[in-house]
Amino acid sequence: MALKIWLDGKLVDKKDATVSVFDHGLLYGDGVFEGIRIYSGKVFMQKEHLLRLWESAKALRLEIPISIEEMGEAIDETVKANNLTNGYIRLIVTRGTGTLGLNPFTCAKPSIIIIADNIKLYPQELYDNGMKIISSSIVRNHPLSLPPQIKSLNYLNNILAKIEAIDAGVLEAVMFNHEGFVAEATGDNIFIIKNEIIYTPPVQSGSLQGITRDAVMKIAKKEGFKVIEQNLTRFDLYTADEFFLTGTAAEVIGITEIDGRVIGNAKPGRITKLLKDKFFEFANG
Ligand code: PXG
Repeated sequence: MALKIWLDGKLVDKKDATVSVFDHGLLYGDGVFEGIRIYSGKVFMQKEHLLRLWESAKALRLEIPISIEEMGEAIDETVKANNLTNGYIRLIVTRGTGTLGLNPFTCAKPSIIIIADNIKLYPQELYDNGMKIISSSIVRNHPLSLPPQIKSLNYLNNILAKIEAIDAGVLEAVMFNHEGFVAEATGDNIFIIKNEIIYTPPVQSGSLQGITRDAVMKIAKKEGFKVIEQNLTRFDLYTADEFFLTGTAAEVIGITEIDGRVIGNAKPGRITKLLKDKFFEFANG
């Protein structure tokens, strides 16, 4: 059965799901998006994802032409049409079709696209044995240029860091902010553990407020761990006992080496594994 895509109010076959070459989403990366998981037939933290989408849109002066409730219904309809019990939703709102020229206000109406499909970001082996990463030389966007809290259609900052990672023979890179503090990975948030305490940078250090990050922080606290949001340096990463990344696509993945520095005993750590198990219990529960 052909994949059904929700496009501006209608479910259409994948081959008919097309947008205009004059859409400012394509011309300028002008728009916002979300990546959402479906676990055991349920859209994971849908409300949180939709709130974040609306806040990203607000920051860009982009008015989403339907209500949050209608968007929720459209997501459910798309998931059902594609018969998914586990999978991944890509929700996109573009600025819409306009004229050549930056002015977003020439665009008549934002377009809404909902894709529901499957995703596997990394090979299972990396989840079992941990992943090697590098520090990127690409500084995360300054909050006064393109705030990293906006999940926009312009991911070039992250893509440049991703290219650097791939050139170095790994799949992820840590990005630092303009002050030299840890921001995030190219599509994931960062956690380290030192002396049984869990640390993650505050979002103001240059990251997206990850939904997976929030869920893992909540789970960790419930399990009795102390979770501290504070600025982290490259040294903090190098000397961590455990290190992991969180994200909708990556879920929870242990990091075992960064820039040639081995983390812990070169295997995903005990607390990382515990949090990963508890995360999946929560997601599928
Ligand atoms: N930082 C950035 C820059 C992201 O794009 C996260 C952190 C983690 O946030 P969530 O809410 O997902 O826990 C993201 C989200 C992909 C892909 O294709 C990446 C994300 C989402 C969907 C797909 O690599 N990252």
